[in-house]
Amino acid sequence: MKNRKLIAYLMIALCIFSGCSSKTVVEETSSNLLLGFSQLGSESSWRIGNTASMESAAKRHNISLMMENAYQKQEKQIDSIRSFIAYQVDVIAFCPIVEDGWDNVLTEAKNAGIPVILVDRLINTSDESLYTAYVGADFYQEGVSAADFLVRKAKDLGKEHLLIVEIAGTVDATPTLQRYDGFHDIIDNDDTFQMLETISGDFLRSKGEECMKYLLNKYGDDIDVMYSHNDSMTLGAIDAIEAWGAKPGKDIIIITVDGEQATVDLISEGKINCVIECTPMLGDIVMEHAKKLMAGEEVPRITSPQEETFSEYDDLRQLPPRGY
Ligand code: GYE
Repeated sequence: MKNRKLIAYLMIALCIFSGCSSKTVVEETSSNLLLGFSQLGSESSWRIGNTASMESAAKRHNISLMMENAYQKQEKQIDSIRSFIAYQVDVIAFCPIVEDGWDNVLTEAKNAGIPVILVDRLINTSDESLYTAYVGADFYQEGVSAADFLVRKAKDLGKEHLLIVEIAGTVDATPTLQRYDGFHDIIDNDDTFQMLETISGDFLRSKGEECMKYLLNKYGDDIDVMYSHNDSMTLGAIDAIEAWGAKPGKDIIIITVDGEQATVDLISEGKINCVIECTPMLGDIVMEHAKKLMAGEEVPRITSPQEETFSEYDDLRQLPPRGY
């Protein structure tokens, strides 16, 4: 452990002197288990909640954490994973920003005998042995739940034709692909619904606002529904809708995914109709998996937390604080 500590400090020093922008945070505990974690960025409250969950869970489980933020760059994540391998961490965990392009670096991890846990997002690979476990949401189900709400709402309003715009997340990221598929598998087979356009807002609030401005300029009053793949983009889009002079939640049905405190609160204000929960609190499961792997025990291939739908049909007054 002493050697590792020394190398960790050297890594930080190297990083400072080489001007590298992905900050390495090393949180030491008394345990012998060292987890290298590559976080993909800080693009949303969800992500910040996820980082906090990993940090606090590592402390609770007495696991030393070496963490790097890739600031939305896959190359940085690959560099981080390589540095974790060089440093001989016990377990690698990372949130893959996109699905493609991981085979080489994960083969290096496999050859070094280091197990890999995918956190939050999946990868696309022909070699399933390149990772041991996935801990994250069932995004397809989230898309289905979003569509289920819309079907109910349309019936309620007695509407036979609704026009939808969709603000999607980062291109080639698992939540984007699956939230799209789950939603479209239901609405594309129902004549009540017509998708006007799907565009990517990269999971960012600023881009959500830009996308909605563009969509309002193009389709104006025709838009009946906005389905957004995350809360940050939704909050930006709501700003754009209000600036345009329309009422979110009334003139345009708003459906969003994540379940941040800010959007759940907007259900009560009538500005959002439905929030599909996606919890970032994955830290404890990841740490439990890491401990089991070190003890030579098996862990489940996929672990997805139970998630809920919060909507204008629910009484949300007793809902505990969301924590992100
Ligand atoms: O929905 C979004 C974040 O991968 C589930 O990434 C995560 C998504 C989440 O930026 O807010």
